[in-house]
Amino acid sequence: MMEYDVDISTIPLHDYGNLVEYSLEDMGSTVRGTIMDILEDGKFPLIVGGEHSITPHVVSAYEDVSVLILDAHLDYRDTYEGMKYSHATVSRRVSEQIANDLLVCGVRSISSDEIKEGNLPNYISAKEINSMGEPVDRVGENFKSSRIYLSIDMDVVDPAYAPGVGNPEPFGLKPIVLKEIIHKLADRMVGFDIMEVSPTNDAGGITSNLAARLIYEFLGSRR
Ligand SMILES: [Mn+2]
Repeated sequence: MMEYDVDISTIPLHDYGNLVEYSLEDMGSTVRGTIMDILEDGKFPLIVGGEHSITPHVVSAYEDVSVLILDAHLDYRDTYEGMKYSHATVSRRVSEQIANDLLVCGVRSISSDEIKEGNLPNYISAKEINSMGEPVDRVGENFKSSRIYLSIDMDVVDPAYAPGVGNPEPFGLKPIVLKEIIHKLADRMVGFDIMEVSPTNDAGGITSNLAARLIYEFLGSRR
């Protein structure tokens, strides 16, 4: 990573392999237990997926953490298709775990049900954050905790750069915006996931490639 003067190959990494091969019921306790073990060992968990509904289970392993979610969708429904844990209820479940100390960035789709229910979490729209400058500076400034968990739903990125997702949503973020946010927050981060990358929907692997590079940007930015 020439920009950061870091040789990625010198950073010790362990690939835990696939963790989620269980029923939805077992998934929660398996994910939570594994993340708690990793944290107890003083290591940094980096989760790649996969269904975004995994994220609240990861967050449940932390004490004292603020959560930043980058997502095209607000995902603040209480249930979706009868399910409490779904890709459409992620921010709602997360906010319950952390007393609503949550910011969602890159949003360009909110359902009328969510608006009707009210009490929406703090969010910054895709239009605002794409302008860079002040909206990007604001990210992470108003959290209660100095420790940040970052969750990226890959659909936050414009489908021109990341078509390989389950729910593509045009007029999204340019990759450079994610790079800026990751670089700015890397030292405060205590956990990181990149979710909803769907290789079967991808075009020439560009989504996977971008997701991998975002992980590199984090590894390179951390001091
Ligand atoms: Mn989404």
